[in-house]
Amino acid sequence: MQSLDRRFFLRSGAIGLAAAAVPFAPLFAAGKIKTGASSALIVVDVQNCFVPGGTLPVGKGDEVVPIVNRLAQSFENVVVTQDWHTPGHASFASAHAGKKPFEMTKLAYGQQVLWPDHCVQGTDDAALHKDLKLPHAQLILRKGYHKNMDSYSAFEEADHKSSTGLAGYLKQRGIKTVFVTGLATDFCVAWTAMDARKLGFDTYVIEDATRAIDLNGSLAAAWKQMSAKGVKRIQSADILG
Ligand code: VGL
Ligand code: ZN
Repeated sequence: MQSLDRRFFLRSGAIGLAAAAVPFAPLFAAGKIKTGASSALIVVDVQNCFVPGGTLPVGKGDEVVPIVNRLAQSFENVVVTQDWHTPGHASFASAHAGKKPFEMTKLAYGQQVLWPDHCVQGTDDAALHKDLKLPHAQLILRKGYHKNMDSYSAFEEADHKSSTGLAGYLKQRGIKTVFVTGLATDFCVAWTAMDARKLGFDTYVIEDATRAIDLNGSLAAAWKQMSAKGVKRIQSADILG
């Protein structure tokens, strides 16, 4: 009896304290941008290959992990992507005699940046970052698995014809708005966001939940192209408050 009373007292005390604290607690203020059943968080390529220590490291790429983890708690729909290349993939400089990483070449579908070998299927390098905490993620989508074609975008491969199926998946699940995060801002995040727009989704990039490669001004160019296509640039605080 005594312990029940005591519990009741503690509980009502806690409620009273929370209520009293509300007007002085901006930490609990609601974010400005709402997420709901028709929104999805897309977490692009947060893999070992793209963080320091990986084969194609994006500067400070690992810093997105805690931000993505926090954001994910505001989403009921979460989709994760993995860059997932064959050994000897056409986007690797090593597959082209005389070419070095970060040079350009022409492939069947157009110009291609040549990269160091990265994110090879089944390797530890291609695994998702170990500190990502996305237990409720519903789909892990792999891309870039055709040996002769790259796929920065999670929606469409580099020929702009071959679909990954992601738009169909999202539309069949009633998703209308996507929030794109991850690596790298100026390649896979930007291409994913621009294709999302093109395919009819209301599209946001959460800037502080991305990091860039920034190759010859590619980051500024990517933001310019994204904004011209109607992709909205926001910060995690716009959602988290
Ligand atoms: C990416 C270059 C090559 C990316 C993937 O995830 O942004 N960049 N492959
Ligand atoms: Zn790649």
